[in-house]
Amino acid sequence: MTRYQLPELEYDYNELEPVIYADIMRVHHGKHHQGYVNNLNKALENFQEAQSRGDLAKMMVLQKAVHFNAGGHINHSLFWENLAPASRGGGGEPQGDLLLLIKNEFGSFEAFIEKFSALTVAVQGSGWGWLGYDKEKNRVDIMTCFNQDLLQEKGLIPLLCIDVWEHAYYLQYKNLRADFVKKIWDIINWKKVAERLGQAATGK
Ligand code: MN3
Repeated sequence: MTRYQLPELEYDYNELEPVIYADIMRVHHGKHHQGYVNNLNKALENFQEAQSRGDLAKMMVLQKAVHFNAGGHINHSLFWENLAPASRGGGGEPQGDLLLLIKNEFGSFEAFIEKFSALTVAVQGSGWGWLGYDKEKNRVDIMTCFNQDLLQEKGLIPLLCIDVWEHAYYLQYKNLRADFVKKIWDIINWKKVAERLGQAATGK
């Protein structure tokens, strides 16, 4: 059976400062994400065991733990990749097809940032803000998800996500989620987001 593992980051914990302090990264990646990975492996193991016994009720109960922890692992893995230190390409504006699709949908890059930020800050409780790609219509859209639900469950391919669970910002920004979302644009890895769009559009 596949054992899932915590992905290594392409930057050090302190390299996203001052937008995200090293302390947050240490806890967020090293503890929270590791926790999702550990719990996912455990839940899958128990699920398989229940399956081998044909215990359908137990499987249904365990499915919730699989869903939650797999979502946590998948979403965080995407999140780390779509961040980059400002000194190494983070921030700025997207280019090419990505910028074109954003402009088609929202009018301008600035209008997109404003709408994405407003919707993401407004997530009730814990969740994520997303930019996703609708392949059928060849357009991008902003959506929010609760807890560790996947954007894929809403029929979109994930391009960019921002984690607005309190563990993502509380140590540094306290209750000011809006300040965190305002600053995070300085470390968005638009190159990675564009790469995902390219893969989504060509179906690879
Ligand atoms: Mn998180």
